Amino acid sequence: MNPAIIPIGKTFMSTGLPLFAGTNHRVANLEESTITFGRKEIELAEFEMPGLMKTREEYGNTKPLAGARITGSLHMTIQTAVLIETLIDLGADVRWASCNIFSTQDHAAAAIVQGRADAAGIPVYAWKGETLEEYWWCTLQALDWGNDVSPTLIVDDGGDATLLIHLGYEYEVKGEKPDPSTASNEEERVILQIIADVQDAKGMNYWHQFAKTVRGVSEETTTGVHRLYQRMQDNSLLFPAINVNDAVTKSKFDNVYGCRHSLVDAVMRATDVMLSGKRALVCGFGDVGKGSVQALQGQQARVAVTEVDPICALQACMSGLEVTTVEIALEQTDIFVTATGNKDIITAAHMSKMKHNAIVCNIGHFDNEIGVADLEEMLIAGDVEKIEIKPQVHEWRFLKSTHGPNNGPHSVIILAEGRLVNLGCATGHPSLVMSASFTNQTLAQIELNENAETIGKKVVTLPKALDEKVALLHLSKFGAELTTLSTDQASYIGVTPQGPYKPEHYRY
Ligand code: NAD
Ligand code: RBV
Repeated sequence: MNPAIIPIGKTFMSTGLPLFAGTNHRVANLEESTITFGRKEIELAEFEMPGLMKTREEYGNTKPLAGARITGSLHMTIQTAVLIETLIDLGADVRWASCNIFSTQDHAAAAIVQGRADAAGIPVYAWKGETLEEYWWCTLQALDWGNDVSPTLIVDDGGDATLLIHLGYEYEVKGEKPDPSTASNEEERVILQIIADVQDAKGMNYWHQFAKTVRGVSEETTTGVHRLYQRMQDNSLLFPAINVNDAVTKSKFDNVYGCRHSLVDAVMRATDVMLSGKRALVCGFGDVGKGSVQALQGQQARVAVTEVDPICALQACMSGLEVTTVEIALEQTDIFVTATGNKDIITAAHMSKMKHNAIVCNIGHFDNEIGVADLEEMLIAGDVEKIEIKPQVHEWRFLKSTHGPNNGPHSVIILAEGRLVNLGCATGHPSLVMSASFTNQTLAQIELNENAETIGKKVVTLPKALDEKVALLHLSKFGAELTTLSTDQASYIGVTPQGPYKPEHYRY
């Protein structure tokens, strides 16, 4: 069972939970059947995650993460459970929260809290269907190690843990208390409130401690990496950062092939609508867009894309796709997928003109690609009705429109409230591709633990030799046989027989 967290003093917003819960955990449930199910799925996943399992074999004895305190803010899934237990086996102490309110797999969280026969569990703060207030509370609990102890390393996905540390620090530097009433959206209001409450409870040196203790962050996804480079450019980065996303064995695998698996998995689980023959529009033809398009094409949907970048647009043309705009495609499209990492891609005004029961979903990181916040305002004004089909599947009825059935209102079906559809409506990427991503994460954590001082307050990627190593660790799973270069051949193409096999500028 969850420990009874008895509120002492001030609780955080409407959560009813004390601002600092100490070293306990908070998950949906710790029933034996949930833990057992989680453990069985973790064991299945381990077989599909050779990179992580071989990393355990290679470093299990030397324990390069001994003494490290790792805070993770990354989807609490079965695949992440295998990452967490790898970090533990390499010697680290670990605390975890999810990086999305809908992405936790409750059986994974339960199994990780319980631990293994030979290894104790860890504090996890995550459950499927958190409110925004609970979400930021969970992030704070994962960051706070109790007794004014902070983490030494961060695993981040989307940059929320990094954001909280940096914002908290900046308010301390200014000697200012944030005013939540100045926030431009609900999430910002919650973030400002949690920083204000932490100041009240801990004074003006709490986040400064993090700046001293944290040796570095390894960032999982494109959007989080953008935030890190912005911080590096404006000299506000507090610690070294490793850009895991731009390892070739991450973005060219997870973002493409992972989404190729998990996008249609999510749309099918959510709606059971047949995709064949439907017109789909994928906004953004970067890595995630490319995987998403392949997934929809695999179902024989008729796919078009939108792009702003002429290179990606030309790639789409060469892949036989129509390149159009949201406005042009609006009235013919059955399924809209945003994959840009940008904001305001599909607005409420767009949705007011869509076909009846058009499906609208987002596979980019945040919830502002689709104008759900605007729909919420229209809801208050009485212009739309929100009908829950099931959790994470909602029909939004446009009450004033007349192009629905019988010249009445039309609806759109929004998945996962505009948040990551593959993690909200399905279980995210499958284990094998996450093994590559998370082997990079593990190597990045070792690198930060050992060499943070050499990196400095910069964003770097792992060396190509490690990227190739991650790929190599997964090849035997496929029975692949590599050709060996002769010394003569190697010198002819200007590499060594052991690699790296490509120059830095090669784009794959
Ligand atoms: P990317 O930069 O490779 O691709 C994004 C593309 O969107 C770019 O080609 C860009 O030109 C295009 N774009 C930007 N603004 C646009 C607009 N207004 N209209 C049309 N196109 C526009 O990034 P990526 O790696 O494909 O990641 C995209 C998003 O998905 C990020 O937020 C990333 O964090 C997230 N992501 C999600 C998952 C997942 O599991 N759901 C996996 C990996 C990445
Ligand atoms: N992602 N994790 C999973 N099954 O745990 N699935 C997808 C999982 C990650 C992926 O690496 C992507 O970059 C990130 O989620 C976006 O938040």
